[in-house]
Amino acid sequence: MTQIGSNLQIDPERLWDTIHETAKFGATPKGGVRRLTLGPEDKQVRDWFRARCEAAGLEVHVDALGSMFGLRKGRDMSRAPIGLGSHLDTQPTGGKFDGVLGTLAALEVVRTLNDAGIETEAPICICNWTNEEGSRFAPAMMASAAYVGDFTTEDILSRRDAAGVSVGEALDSIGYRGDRPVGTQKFSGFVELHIEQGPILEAENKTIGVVDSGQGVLWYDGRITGFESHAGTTPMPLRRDALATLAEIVLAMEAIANRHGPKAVGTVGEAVIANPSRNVIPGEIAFTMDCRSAEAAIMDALDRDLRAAIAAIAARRKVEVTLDLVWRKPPTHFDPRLVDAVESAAKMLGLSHRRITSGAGHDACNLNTVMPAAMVFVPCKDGVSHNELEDASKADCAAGANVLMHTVLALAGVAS
Ligand code: HGY
Ligand code: MN
Ligand code: MN
Repeated sequence: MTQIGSNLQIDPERLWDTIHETAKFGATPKGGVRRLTLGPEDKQVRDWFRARCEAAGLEVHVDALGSMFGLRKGRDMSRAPIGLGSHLDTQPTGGKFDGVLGTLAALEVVRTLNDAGIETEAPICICNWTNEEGSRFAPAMMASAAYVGDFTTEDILSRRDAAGVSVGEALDSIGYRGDRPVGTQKFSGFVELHIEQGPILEAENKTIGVVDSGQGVLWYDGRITGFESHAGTTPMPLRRDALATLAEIVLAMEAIANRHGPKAVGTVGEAVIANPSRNVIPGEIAFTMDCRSAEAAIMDALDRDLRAAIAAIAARRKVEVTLDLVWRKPPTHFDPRLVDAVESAAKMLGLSHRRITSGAGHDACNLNTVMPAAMVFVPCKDGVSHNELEDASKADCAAGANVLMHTVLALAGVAS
């Protein structure tokens, strides 16, 4: 087998250009990207991605949930491919790099291997996973969760957004309900490049994060039922105010996360008042909650303490509160062999690096439950993500893509 040294490098300008070219699909005035999954902007970037994959000689196929796979043949097609990629959908106030870097770096790896005339032993397969963000349709990392069997394809196709549109209808509206059953594309391993979305690498002046673990996630749907009544005539002690109840719940969640910190976080990111009116006391509120920890025991404690606090608040305020756990993703421990391969690639390339836990969820976290997986992080400016200000440097993006490429080459082997 041929050895490839650090002189094989991706083309930083070409990668950077693809990141900024795709940022126009859903570009926002503040310089971010709003490209909700399975919407018109997602179709634009998917069409763009498919065309570039085909131009790079990849065999492209789409599965029943719209995930896209571009297969590059290897010398030994009896071996399952090494997967690499991420996602192209964004948050409503998303940035140019979350998911995009990992997906376009995978394309750049293919382009670089093509330019260098390198054939790998095992095939490689680049991926764009549908709805990693989970903003329009829950859960997050939806398609990779179905791929690993956490949800059936039928269940996911029936999920609806706030406007009542189902995943199936949205897939059909952009022409990306593929003909291949979910799970058809097999892999012998998966490596994902992503921005850290946190402050550690930048603070420590490290170029590469060798991701060995990831936080577990708890997603809740909550509903508060109080009593609508006149804002002017209802005495304070007689009110059953759903919004005041939610305010207490948010502060209780914050206190519970701090109490279990630093390895615990909690967020209420959505709240909708039914029939809001300035002079009506809110009677009905739907809200969502996202709690996380790298330790399963802390996740259980968060759940227990949240439910106890909410029950006490509801009783005192004489309102009803329901809290449904709609998604529980246990903490991730990535495959040691692949994590070591990432670390070896960073060392071989002479890049500063450190082991790190991912605070965010990623498709690789799901895939790791059925195959060996690992991740490569690069810094993002001020650790900011899920914000239109999200930014990263060309040099760091290129460094991450080079670590991704050399990790994949080490795993797939080089035939010539
Ligand atoms: O929520 C997450 O961690 C990911 O960004 N979807
Ligand atoms: Mn992401
Ligand atoms: Mn994200």
